[in-house]
Amino acid sequence: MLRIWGRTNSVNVKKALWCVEELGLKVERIDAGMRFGVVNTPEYRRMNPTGLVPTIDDDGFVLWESHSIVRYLCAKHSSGKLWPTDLKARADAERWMDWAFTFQNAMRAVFWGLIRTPPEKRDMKAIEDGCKKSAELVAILDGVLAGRPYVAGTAFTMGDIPIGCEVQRWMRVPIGRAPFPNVQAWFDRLAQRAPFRKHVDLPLT
Ligand SMILES: N[C@@H](CCC(=O)N[C@@H](CS)C(=O)NCC(=O)O)C(=O)O
Repeated sequence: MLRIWGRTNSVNVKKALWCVEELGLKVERIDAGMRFGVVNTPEYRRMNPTGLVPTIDDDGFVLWESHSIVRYLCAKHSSGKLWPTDLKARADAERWMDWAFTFQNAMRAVFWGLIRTPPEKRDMKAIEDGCKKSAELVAILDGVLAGRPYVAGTAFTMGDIPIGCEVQRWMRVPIGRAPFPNVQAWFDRLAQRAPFRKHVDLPLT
């Protein structure tokens, strides 16, 4: 039995849920984090001492850190597909997974400021700085996607999952965006996937 703890509006939980759905796994999800609490209980802290979400329990194997969860589930259930077996192809995919946290850091003030902070309390300077920085990062991604349909090459892999979730936020926050045609085309390809639409591309809350 696979269990996952985490609220569905968390970008890092979405990565795990999207992955689970791509793999066609049965999962029991338990709401946790923010208004749901749970994460400060001794039972949860024993599983995940960071008190963050997501956490999974896969038949008694407990794992936290969303990108590690995606790597583990793809290696277990999709070797040679979502988890490339070729060492260099896998490293390529993993690089984009790691880089997704660079993107997340750039977007944090933008997302929190515009989605989770009332207008009178917003730090507009931090939001503007975050918009500028994330546009610089999207430009990097756009350059790479000029030569390949998915971040790690010709096929959808685990590499697309974390950065796909981060870019969904960038696409949906109410900010001005310069056109990035290759990122848009890649995002449209992701949006053709039912698991992405079900778990990721939802209104931001
Ligand atoms: N690097 C960790 C970060 C986890 C993280 O920051 N999770 C956030 C949600 S995106 C969280 O737990 N926030 C506190 C809460 O929901 O109570 C991961 O990717 O799993």
